[in-house]
Amino acid sequence: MQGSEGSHFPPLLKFGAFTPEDEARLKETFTLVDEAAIERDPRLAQQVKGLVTRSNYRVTKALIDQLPALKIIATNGVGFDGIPVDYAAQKGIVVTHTPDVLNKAVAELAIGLLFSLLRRLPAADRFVREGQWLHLTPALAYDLAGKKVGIVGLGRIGKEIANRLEAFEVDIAYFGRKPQAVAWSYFSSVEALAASVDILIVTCPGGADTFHLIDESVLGRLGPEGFIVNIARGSVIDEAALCRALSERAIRGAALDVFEHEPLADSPLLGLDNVVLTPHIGSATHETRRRMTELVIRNLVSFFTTGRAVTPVPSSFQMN
Ligand code: 8YV
Repeated sequence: MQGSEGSHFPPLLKFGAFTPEDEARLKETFTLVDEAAIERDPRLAQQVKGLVTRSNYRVTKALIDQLPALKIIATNGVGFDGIPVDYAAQKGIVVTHTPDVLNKAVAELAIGLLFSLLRRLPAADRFVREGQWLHLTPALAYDLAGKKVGIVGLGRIGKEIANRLEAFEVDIAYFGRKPQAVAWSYFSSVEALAASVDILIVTCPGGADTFHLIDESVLGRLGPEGFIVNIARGSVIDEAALCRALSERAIRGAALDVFEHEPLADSPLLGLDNVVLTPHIGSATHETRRRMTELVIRNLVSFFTTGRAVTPVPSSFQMN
């Protein structure tokens, strides 16, 4: 089988939905098949050597076992918590991701969500559109300048956010496994960080090591004047505890781009007035997604032509 340009790469299983632009870019180089095609012609499963997916989807061990010729799993995203990386490694399957090319876009969204939350921008827009301004005065909101901001996980994206925050006259601190050579204050405990800041910004990777890292206790430490922004993974926050804290005003507000279950549906979050909600759009810009998909293609082409990937996921992954 070959791609539209006559490329002689094996067919790729496209696992999950991609934007039309991303899918078209992949099809310039590869022949894509989906699970329905494999159901129609089970022989395809024996031919698939590569799987391309996005960080929003969970690649299961069972799916991997259905593809005996699989050699590479390429995810269009930096997060790989949805892939059983150790199981793949045991079967000699390389896993690649797209680090760095999306750092700025995700950091920009975090800053945008922070201002949307502090200054109640979505509510202000509705206030005008719904004609409330004719009868009411807009509610007061909150400054960013002078606040203390804590970054949960000072990795590449966390550093991009902290560098941007420097311009807004805030005190910056961070939590991680180890202190780093940066000017910001280090906390070895996320509870201690939460107790000392006004705003938490969650940037750490998802996965077993960070599951419910932000729980009821941490939210209690953040306190009734505290805000939390999550642009990392929904699994990092105990969402039921967050809903309780928001409903009971145990924290002041939250801005969330990621959720324990996506797409978000039938959640108490949808009825709260002290949250800002976005649909996992951290990297969702034309420029950034183009770079990500190009890196996915570079990984696949490099692997199929040289046996080596460009950006394999780190073998022993450590949260910064
Ligand atoms: C989404 C992300 O994966 O990079 C990540 O880990 O969470 C986002 O970029 C997006 O759906 C990428 O296609």
